[in-house]
Amino acid sequence: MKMILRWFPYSDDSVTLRQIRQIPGVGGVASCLPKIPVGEVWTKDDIAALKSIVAESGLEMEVIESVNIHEDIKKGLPSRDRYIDNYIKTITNLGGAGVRVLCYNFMPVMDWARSDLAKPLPDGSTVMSYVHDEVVKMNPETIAKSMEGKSRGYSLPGWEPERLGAMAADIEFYKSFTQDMYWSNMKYFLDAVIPAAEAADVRMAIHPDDPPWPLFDLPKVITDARRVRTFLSLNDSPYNGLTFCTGSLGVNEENDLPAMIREFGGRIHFAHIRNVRKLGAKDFDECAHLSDCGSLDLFGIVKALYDSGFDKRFTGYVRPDHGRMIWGEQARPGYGLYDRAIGAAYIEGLWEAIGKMGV
Ligand SMILES: [Mn+2]
Repeated sequence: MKMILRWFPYSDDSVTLRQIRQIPGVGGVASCLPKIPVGEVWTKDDIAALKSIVAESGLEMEVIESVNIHEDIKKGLPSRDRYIDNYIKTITNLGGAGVRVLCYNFMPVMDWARSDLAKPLPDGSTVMSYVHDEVVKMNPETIAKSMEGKSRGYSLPGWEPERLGAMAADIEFYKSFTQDMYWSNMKYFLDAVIPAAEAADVRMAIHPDDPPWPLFDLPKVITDARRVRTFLSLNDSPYNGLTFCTGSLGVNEENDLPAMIREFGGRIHFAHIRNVRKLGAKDFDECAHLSDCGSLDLFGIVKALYDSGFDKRFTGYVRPDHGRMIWGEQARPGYGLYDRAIGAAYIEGLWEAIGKMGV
C-alpha cells in the first residue's frame, strides 16, 4: 500500500511538499495541472516540470487527480472525438512520466457539491457539510457563489470559473438526456481511451459521484453497487477501474462498502478513505477519520481492502480524503494538512494491525 496526499501545485495550496514529506508513511502526492484548459493536451514538458517539483521534495507522483473530461464528451457531441484524441495524448504522456493511476470523474456539469464548506462542530473544528434541501433550494450559480465565498481564495477542484458560465445552459441540455444516453457516451469514451491506457500502463480510476444521488435532474451514474457493476462491464479491461471513495459512496444507505470492496477489489486502483456522519437520508457532515467519529466502519473498510489484495496485485494507492479544519489552520476546505495527516496515520495503523494480527 502506498499512502499519498492530494496536492495542488503552483501556489494554489497552503500545504507544502516539505510538510507532506514529514507525514510518516506518506511517500507521494496525487497532483494535477489545473491551469491547462479542460480538453487540451497535457504536454510532456508540463508533466515533467510538475514531476520534478514533486521529486525535489523526495516524493513520488504516480497518481494524477484529475484530468477533467470535456463536457462535449459527456454530451456526446461531434466535437468529442477531438477532445478524446487529446485525452489519449495526455494518458500517453502521463504514462511516459511514470504515472500509474489516473483518477477522473464523469459527473455532468458540476463535480461534488456541499451546502456548507465550514460548518462548526462542537469541538471547534469546521467541516464540509451537505443538507439536501438547502442545496436543491439554490441554483448552480448561487451554489458556486456560496462555495467560492468560503473557499479562502483557493480554487475548488471541479468548480473552476470557466465551468461556471455554461452551467445553467448545460443543466438545461441534460434535461432531455436519459441515463442510457449517458452510459453510451461513457462507453464511447472508455472504448477509445482504454487501449491507450493499457499501452501506457496507466490505470483509469473513475471517482464516484458526490453526492451519490441525482441533483438538478442531472444523470448520476457512479452511485451504488449495481451501477458500478454496469460501469465496469462497459469495458472489461482491468485498466478500466475505480477510485473507491468511501465518503462519496458511504452516504448512500444502500451501499455496503466492505461488500463492494470485496466484489470490485480487482478493479480498485486507488482508494479515498474518509468517514462521514450521516444526519438524515440525504444529509451529512464530513468528520474525522476514526470509526467512532462518524457513521462508517473504517476498520471494516480497510480490512476488506487488505483482504482483496489491494497492494499485492497492484501497488494500491490510498489517500486520506478530506479532513476537518483544526488548530486554526487556514487552507482550502477539506484539504488542510493537520487532519489529513492524522487520518493517514490512523489508516496506516489499521493497515499494520490487520497485517500483523492476520485478523
Ligand atoms: Mn474522494
